[in-house]
Amino acid sequence: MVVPTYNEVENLEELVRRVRKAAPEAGILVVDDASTDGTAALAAGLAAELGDVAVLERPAKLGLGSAYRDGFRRAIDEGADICVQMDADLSHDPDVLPALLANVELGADLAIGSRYVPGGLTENWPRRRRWLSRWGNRYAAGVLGLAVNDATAGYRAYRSDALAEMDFETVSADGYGFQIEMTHRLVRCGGRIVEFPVEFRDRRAGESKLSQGIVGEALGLVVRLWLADRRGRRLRRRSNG
Ligand SMILES: Nc1nc2c(ncn2[C@@H]2O[C@H](COP(=O)(O)OP(=O)(O)O)[C@@H](O)[C@H]2O)c(=O)[nH]1
Ligand SMILES: [Mg+2]
Repeated sequence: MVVPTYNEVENLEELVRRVRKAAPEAGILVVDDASTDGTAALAAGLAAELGDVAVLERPAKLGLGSAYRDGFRRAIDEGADICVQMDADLSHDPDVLPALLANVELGADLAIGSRYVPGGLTENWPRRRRWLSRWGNRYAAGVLGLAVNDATAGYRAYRSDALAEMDFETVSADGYGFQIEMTHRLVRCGGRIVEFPVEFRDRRAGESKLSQGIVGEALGLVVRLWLADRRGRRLRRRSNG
């Protein structure tokens, strides 16, 4: 379980305890980017108390994409068969964890906790943000032909072998773009994706750490990935004769 944190002192303890209860066999890795509110110290205390909790402390706020890359690398090096990503702000319900894990155990390369399949929803997000997310997803999936309803979801379980095969460390986007680029990469590698419905709840404590700029970045990324796909198709056509 890779849990990125930036100033999540109000949320992390409840999250870690609920994750441990829902999936006692899962090791937890908190990737903290020099939070100024004592999140790392809280995580260290939980590690000492509960065991099988580790803290990766990074020197500065280096972004969500790079937090996941470092976290996955460490989890795989320590022998994890499945890497789960989950926000620290309690937006992702720990009780869904066994279902996500089961989907990967049953053969999926990626199980997405999806807000946009029947049974899924976003609760208490302002209308503007809901609209942006819903249409951003339609745009990304439509342009790239992903056949995925929630490509920006941050609640996911990956088979570690699939992560290695798709060379995840070269995925460069950040924020929502990171989720889109990872999904795109996995689909192009022939990975199998399952979407499992989740009810996303906006954080009650603390504030969002993702800027609006990250949305524009994601839109540009979709165009770049589309162009790269097109170039790839052309090259293949040329080399086939
Ligand atoms: N390590 C790390 N975690 C981050 C960074 N930015 C956001 N996070 C964490 O990523 C998760 C999602 O961020 P959040 O602000 O809730 O995004 P939102 O739900 O889209 O508004 C939370 O657990 C944040 O603490 C970062 O730069 N580094
Ligand atoms: Mg959040």
